[in-house]
Amino acid sequence: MQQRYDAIIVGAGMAGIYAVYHLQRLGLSIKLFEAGSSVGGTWYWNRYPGARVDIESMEYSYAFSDELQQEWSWSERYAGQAELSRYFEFVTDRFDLRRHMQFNTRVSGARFDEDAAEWVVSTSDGQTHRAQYCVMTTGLLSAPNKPEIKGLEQFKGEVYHTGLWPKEPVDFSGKRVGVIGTGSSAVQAIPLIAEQASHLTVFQRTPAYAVPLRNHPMPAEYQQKVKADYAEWRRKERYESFGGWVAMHYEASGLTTTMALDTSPEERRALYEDRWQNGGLAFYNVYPDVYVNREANDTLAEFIREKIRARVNDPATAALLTPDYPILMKRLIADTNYYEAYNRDNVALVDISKRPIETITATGVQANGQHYECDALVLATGYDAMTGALTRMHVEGRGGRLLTDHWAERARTYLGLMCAGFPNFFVIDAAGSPSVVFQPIFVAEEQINWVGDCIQQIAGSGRRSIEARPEAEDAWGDECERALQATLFPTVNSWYVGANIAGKSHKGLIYLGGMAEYRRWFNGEAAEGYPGFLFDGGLMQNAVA
Ligand code: N01
Repeated sequence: MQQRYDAIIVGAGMAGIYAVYHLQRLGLSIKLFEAGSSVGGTWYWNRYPGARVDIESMEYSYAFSDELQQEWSWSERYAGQAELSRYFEFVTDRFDLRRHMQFNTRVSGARFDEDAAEWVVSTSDGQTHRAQYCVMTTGLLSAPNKPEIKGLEQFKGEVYHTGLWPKEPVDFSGKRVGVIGTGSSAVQAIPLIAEQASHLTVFQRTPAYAVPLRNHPMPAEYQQKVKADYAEWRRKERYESFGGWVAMHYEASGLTTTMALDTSPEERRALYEDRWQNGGLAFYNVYPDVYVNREANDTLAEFIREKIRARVNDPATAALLTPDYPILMKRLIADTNYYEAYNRDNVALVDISKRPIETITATGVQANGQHYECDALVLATGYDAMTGALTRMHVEGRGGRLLTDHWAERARTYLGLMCAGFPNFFVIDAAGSPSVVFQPIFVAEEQINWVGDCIQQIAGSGRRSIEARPEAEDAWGDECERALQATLFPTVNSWYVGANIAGKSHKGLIYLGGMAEYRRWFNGEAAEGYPGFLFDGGLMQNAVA
């Protein structure tokens, strides 16, 4: 029998867990569907060797409950995948949320039934379910990008994607392993695979900028100090973070407001060296002009390039590993012994920047006219980020409008929250939001609180639905584009700008205006009665034209 709920939530990652918590407290009947066998989302699927968060554990966690903050203790400065999974399990059980969740069930599609003003959601178990609202907590980096490399299907060995790693331990002992890709996932996995494998060949298309993570066991006194003043700590992270961009509270030397180009080389170097010693992503909190001015960016990029050269023994390998494009425009990587892995005798780097891999054969990889024998391949080739999880479903709005068509030319959203012609369909941590340049757990909490308020408004006013106005979507698209073009981001190929997926537009993918400005927009909408939205269809013809 078809079940009906007030809200269906899709995906039990960190956003989905909070959505269940929040919406059931508002008295809504809810159901969450999750393809995996438990909670955690990205942290459930990414079990590859070395998977670890690069935002400090005390920050990369929920802020919605002080009891939770006090009860949970982190064992490391940066939590590993297993501990993060335990944390999400703990939160789910602590608040008794599992009873609203159905696992091993992938949502394949959602269709808006205009007469009933309800969504009809199809799941992989062949069932359909109805709900007034859909809350899509499907993740930013959750649709793995499997590269279209000729011959991949004929490879006789094991093939793994970092984002779909098996639950059972993978043992590379005595094996010749090939890793394709050198992004964050590869950089974490390579040093550990190198320790196990008899030989490791890394196929690199673009070198990455990586800086030391400097992970260590969590000092008890530090954890206690933060817990004693967690609310204030969270407030600072949320509201006093670097330009409202990167939520990273950096106590050691505070935030800088001066420009790199107004600072002496000695002073700059001292700041960069301080960040280097601190470890992790503190480099996001340097001078504001590194994001917008190539010369300023080069001061930091050159500092990191020097460090890379110093970490790699062979100058030719070091040269291949040293990027020449602006830093921070691809996600900065925080590594543990990444460059040192290339100093091992059993690791080789193959540059495929000029000529892509020719083919994969039954026994290895053919590149640059040479054959590299492999027993196992690791595809560390990333994600169809921000849109892929949704466009891989069949989502049909008013008038049969498909989300894939709506997003064909650019990711059209208003505030990264809703789309025109897709009523009561909320997207969380998705395209058009600042999530990827802020702290996604914070953004999810704030967006879901907004969604909860919005649902209550609708229920209280006797209306049935809300959706973005087409003109508000256009304005938000322009706003995203304006903020993007003011930076160096469009000058570098990355998933931030959709460059890793053939034919994908950069437009509407990320909002770089800062979290403060983002809050001003969405709080303004709620305060002013949602002027950028239509209730009950309103000017629907415009929305699907
Ligand atoms: O993916 P990526 P990722 N042939 O897209 C290469 C987060 N994350 O999974 O750069 C050959 O960064 C591609 O080459 P190029 C984090 O936000 C966080 O590593 O496109 N190579 C690139 O080297 C991160 O940014 C953590 O030229 C191909 C690599 O594959 C995001 O997730 C850990 C290819 C993909 O790198 C994604 O990271 C892990 C092809 N056909 C991930 N196609 C932490 O918290 C792609 N590549 C620490």
